[in-house]
Amino acid sequence: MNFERNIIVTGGAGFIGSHVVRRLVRNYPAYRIINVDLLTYAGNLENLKDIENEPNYLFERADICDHEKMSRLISRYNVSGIIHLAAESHVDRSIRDPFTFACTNVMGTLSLLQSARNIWEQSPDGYHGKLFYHISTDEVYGALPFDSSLFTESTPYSPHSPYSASKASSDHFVRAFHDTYGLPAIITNCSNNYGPYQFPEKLIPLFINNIRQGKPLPVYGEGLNVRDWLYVEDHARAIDLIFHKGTPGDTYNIGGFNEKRNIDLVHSLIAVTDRLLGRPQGASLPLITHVTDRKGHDLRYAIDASKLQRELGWTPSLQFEEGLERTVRWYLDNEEWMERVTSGAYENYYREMYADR
Ligand code: NAD
Ligand code: TDX
Repeated sequence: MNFERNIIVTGGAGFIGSHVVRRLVRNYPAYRIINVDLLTYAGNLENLKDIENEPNYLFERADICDHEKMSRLISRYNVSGIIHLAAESHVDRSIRDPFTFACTNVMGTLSLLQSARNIWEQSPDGYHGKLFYHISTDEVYGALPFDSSLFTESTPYSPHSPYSASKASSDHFVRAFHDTYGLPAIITNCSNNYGPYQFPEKLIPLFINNIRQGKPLPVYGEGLNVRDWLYVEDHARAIDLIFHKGTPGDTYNIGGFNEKRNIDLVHSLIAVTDRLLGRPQGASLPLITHVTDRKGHDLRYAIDASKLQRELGWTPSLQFEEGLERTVRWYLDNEEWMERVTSGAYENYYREMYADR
């Protein structure tokens, strides 16, 4: 079958990547979507069960740090677009093991950039019709005080955690490849995502699962840190739009215009989860346990996404209350998914299946 375009999505078995893959596979039957993922602890092909047999979907197990393999894949499939999400993504893990974050996020991105550049430069039409789209985070901008200031696209980078330092470094390499070699590249910096298929080491799925099981809810410090939350399908929609309509060389901020203090978010999670489980209002409040704060815990992130709104007409479609209800319901309805993720069953199944790749 001949496809109009072949597009690699890296990290497509992860949380956000799986929503991006699903959206592109369903909305663009004329494209072939090639999900390139190493299947680390965070990669789970069960996230894509509903589309895995579609004729325009392909999975390739590969490490983005494997430069030869990345080059082979881009060549073999005549790839014209790369949407790069593969990364180590959890701040707490980066505090324990910064090296893995430098390897995957910095060297992996550099290896992929180099492969794309080499192959596209040598292709008959050069960079024409090609795009390297790098998915990044608002954490590269550092922390904001408790006032009305927001991160804009021109806020200077000031990362604090090993995770955000590695993402900032990868952003700089992407920009350098654009400025030095003319590689057509776009970077987007997004705020905290939430929704189905998020690995339960992150606040929202971890807490929903703990509320369900009556386990403690470990709130770091006083819980006063502020995050801006965006429903993951709204992020996937923004990525689709920017991939097709964004200007190469540009950066776009993506956010939910939806700031919450952690402690307030935890109260909302308890209210919704208790209600959906048929428990008395506030039954799970005693589970809140204040624990030692995260090292270097950034006080506040808040995104000004008005450029994206102004230039490409994107706004978040879901109100937070509705998104949260949908999310809690999904985790409660998908207890088996949660069970397989927390027990590690999903890893054994797919690791064996793709052991020879
Ligand atoms: P995730 O941890 O859920 O998924 C990461 C995926 O990358 C996994 O499938 C994993 O197997 C894969 N991967 C890791 N190392 C790899 C390697 N060496 N080669 C190939 N694949 C590899 O992450 P996520 O939360 O979905 O985040 C995706 C991207 O979006 C990341 O780049 C992250 O920095 C960025 N981001 C995330 C958020 C958020 O709130 N989760 C917000 C803004 C930006
Ligand atoms: O047990 C917890 N207790 C707690 O108080 C956890 C896991 C988190 N927290 C706090 C820390 C943060 O202030 O909740 C907030 C959210 O934490 P995470 O879910 O770990 O997300 P965060 O550190 O903000 O980073 C996320 O959003 C930006 C993603 O993991 C990143 O990949 C993304 O770039």
